[in-house]
Amino acid sequence: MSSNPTKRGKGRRVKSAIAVAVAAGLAATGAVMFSGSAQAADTLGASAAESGRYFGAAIAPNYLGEAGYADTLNAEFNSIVAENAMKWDATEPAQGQFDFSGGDQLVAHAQDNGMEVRGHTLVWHAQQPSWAQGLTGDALRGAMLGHIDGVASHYAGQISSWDVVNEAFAEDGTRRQSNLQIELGDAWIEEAFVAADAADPDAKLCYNDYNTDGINAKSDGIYDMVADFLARGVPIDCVGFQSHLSVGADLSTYQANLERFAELGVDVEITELDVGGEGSAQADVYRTVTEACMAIERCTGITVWGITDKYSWRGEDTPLLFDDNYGKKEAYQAVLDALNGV
Ligand code: 9MR
Repeated sequence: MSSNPTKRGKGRRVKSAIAVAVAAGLAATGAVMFSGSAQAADTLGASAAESGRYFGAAIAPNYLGEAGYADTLNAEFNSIVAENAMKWDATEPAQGQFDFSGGDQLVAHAQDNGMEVRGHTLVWHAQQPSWAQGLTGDALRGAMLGHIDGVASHYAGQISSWDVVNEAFAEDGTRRQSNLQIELGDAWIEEAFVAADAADPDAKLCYNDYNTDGINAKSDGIYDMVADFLARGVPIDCVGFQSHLSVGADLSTYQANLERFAELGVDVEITELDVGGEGSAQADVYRTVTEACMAIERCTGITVWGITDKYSWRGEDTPLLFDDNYGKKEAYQAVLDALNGV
């Protein structure tokens, strides 16, 4: 299938493009859209929505029963992604036998509360089920394609964008030497995208990675792959920039990096944002990232990798927007202000 947006009919993309155009049109008429007026919304999701964007969080279904967790999620976010529940080990514990219980719970919660759902992740070298880890050659290829078909078909029409392939590049911009790369060769990534496109033609299809927070060897390698895919009509719609950061991160080329991908012809998304640190130093990094996304029309949204420091994968770094008691941190206000253009 071609990557022509009209042909592929990516509904979500059209919708958000329209919202951005409307917002831009209002701004052009002189309305002070995003600056401290009655227009400025007071939650992350509502503020992002004013420019047609989403603001999401990575969620674990087992915490949804905790009032503070669910209340904060429902009040502040308009998009969710499964932190682990849609990964290969969780969804296909035995080959061809799928378990969608955790993912289905998240999708139901999102739909009940008017949120979008990002899909994470169809193929990754980590968190593969043990049965897949020892496969070689065509058996591994068949397992990968069967997995993509099983999961993406199950959720077809309900996912705004899928991280089809996660973390397939090494720091030097060459391919990571994973079992997939070694067994299947360079073509495995495009095979995965083609399979995802067939299984869910409505979802935008993303490549997702970390340490791509500027123009560097790794983001260069990904850039070249995306350019090649677009030139050859391999379906790809977006690139996810995980953005696991810390205070003092060098973000001097962060926005320029997003921009070059947008100009190439894909949407860009901040997919796993968290920032180790505290206070105003932490808030500054969050502000810089949010402002970079807001400055780029094709930056369609931001996802933070969790709600509260208490459940973060790097909790000792206190990297999120809400503290252990769901109190808003300084970084929260910085993000809200940036979304509102204050
Ligand atoms: O936050 C996730 C953590 O709970 C899991 O134990 C871990 C397993 O590898 O994956 C974490 O999420 C990762 C994400 O799926 C991909 N990018 C890096 C994230 C942090 O490690």
